[in-house]
Amino acid sequence: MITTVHAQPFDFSFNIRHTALLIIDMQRDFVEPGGFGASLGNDVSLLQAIVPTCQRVLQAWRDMGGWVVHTREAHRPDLSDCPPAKLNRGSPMLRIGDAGPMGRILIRGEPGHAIIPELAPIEGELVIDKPGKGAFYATCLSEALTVREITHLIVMGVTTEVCVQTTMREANDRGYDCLLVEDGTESYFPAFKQATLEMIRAQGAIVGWTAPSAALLAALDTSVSPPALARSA
Ligand code: TIU
Repeated sequence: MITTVHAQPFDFSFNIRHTALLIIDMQRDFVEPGGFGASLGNDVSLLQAIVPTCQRVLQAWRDMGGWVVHTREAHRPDLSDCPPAKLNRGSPMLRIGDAGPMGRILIRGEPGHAIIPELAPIEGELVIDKPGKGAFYATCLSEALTVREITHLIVMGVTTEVCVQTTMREANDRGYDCLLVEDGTESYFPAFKQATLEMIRAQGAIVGWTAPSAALLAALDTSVSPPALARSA
């Protein structure tokens, strides 16, 4: 069954059995006060605005029996996977590994590392821990997608121009067709989000496609998935 979303720069078609919903870094460290995002001087409330949209898309995708991959950016407690260039960059209020209100900043297993409860993974969904901005760098994501015969990715999460865009560019170079949900992604800098959406879909989808969640949800609504068929039989 092929689902077609009215997207930019042109329609995006996919088979849900060969497509993953990829949710990037919807962690407390980026979305809540006192985490890594806030330590860099950002207003995290901007990111909280997309949570209901992400929830709606995630629920619809689960209802269709679609597979979900979540990512989390963080480092090992001994910082052995955190290059000094990342650790020492800039003048943040707290550095990676420092103790903050949600535990050590950007460290695996700390409270800030957790995916926000509204989007918490459920059984059968893959969670990828990544030390970098791109989800393919130093992770098993590529192998996991190959095993599941995934060819298409529908992407949401934060932040648009950092981990989302980096991951989409990595995926694009690996041959995946990627659709970014416009209102399912956000940046601390609205102008950067807008620029990223435009550069992704420019030049005939040079990196991928973008569409509002309403277009994706409408397309899913008109699809008939195996679970839906089973229910009506
Ligand atoms: N700082 C910023 O905008 N983003 C990150 O550091 N990581 C992610 O985008 N997940």
